[in-house]
Amino acid sequence: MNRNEFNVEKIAKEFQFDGQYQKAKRNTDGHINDTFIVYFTKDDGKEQRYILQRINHSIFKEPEKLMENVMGITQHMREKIIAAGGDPLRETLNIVPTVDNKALYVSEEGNYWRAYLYIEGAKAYELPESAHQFYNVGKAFGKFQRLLSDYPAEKLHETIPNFHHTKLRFDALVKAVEEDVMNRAKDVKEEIEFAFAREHDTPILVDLLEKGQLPLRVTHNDTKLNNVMIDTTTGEGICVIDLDTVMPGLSLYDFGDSIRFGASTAPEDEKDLSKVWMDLNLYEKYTKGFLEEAGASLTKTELEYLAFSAKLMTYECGIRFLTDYLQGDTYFKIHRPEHNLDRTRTQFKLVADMEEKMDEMNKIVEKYMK
Ligand code: GN1
Ligand code: MG
Repeated sequence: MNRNEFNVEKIAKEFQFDGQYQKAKRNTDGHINDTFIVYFTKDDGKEQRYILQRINHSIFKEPEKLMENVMGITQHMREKIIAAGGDPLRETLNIVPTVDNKALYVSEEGNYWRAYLYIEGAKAYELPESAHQFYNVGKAFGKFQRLLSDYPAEKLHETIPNFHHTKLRFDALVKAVEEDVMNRAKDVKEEIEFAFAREHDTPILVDLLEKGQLPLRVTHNDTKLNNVMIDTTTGEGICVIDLDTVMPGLSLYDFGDSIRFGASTAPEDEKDLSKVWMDLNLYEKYTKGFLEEAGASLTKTELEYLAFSAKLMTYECGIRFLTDYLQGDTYFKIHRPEHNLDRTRTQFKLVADMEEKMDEMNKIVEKYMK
């Protein structure tokens, strides 16, 4: 078995799953963890599905602490969902414990596994199916932030320190260019130049945070469209998933990262850059949804930097892909040789497009400000 193959059936035996194991299917959407959908048949003959995931512990170095975070925040949200008359089995993640009643199973090879109930009747998307759907995604992330607005931030472990510290991400790129371990820098001069030309943007949000001009909140930090389950009947964003990076952060990180991924007209790894730009209509719908749910609690400074945050988060993600490309693709999973380079290029194309549209993006925020 190579490092990407696992005996899923054997691992599944370690969890309190109901019924008879049938099969497992790998889900390849995420770039970090290994995710499987496992199928069981219950005694009454009905199918029951679960999510079984290997946490990438070279990236999340303390999986136990990570699961403490997930337990704390899902419990907090569960209480609020119940109080509001919602369905806690669908509107938040539900951990399935191991046979020893733990949140994690550590295998003989030293891998960390956890399981969740599968959310039935819902689907995650790589591109929005419609602007209205993206509006619903904005509402879902806005609501997520609202539900966690009174969660004690000091209870959260920082699962990846300095995750959205754009300036440090920039420094990491500079180091990767200097070291050039794969001898690839010569082939990506244009991309490096594009990144270096925007160094002045990198300290803006972190400086405002340090000066106390932006509030620290409990944020998701990885608000990709495919991290929201969309109800297949109502079309609503029913549940926010992938809670591994929930940490104290800026609301701007969540808004910006959503636009980066979901307001793009093409997938993150599109090779044909003529297909890639930032769709202002999608941007507007998301802004409307997000502000409807979370807007009332945002400060004037947060609102002022909302549009900029979309550009900054896209730039940051681009420099992370470029850094990984230069370092030999050790962080993000790749499915073809230049995958990280293709991803870098879409992000930078989006950044350039947002720079041109910044005035309109700011006007849209003003339109939906309360
Ligand atoms: C990773 O695991 P996934 O695909 O949800 C990454 C995000 C990036 C994203 C880019 C822990 O998210 O920060 O924005 O890829 N997660 C981590 O698509 O680094
Ligand atoms: Mg994910």
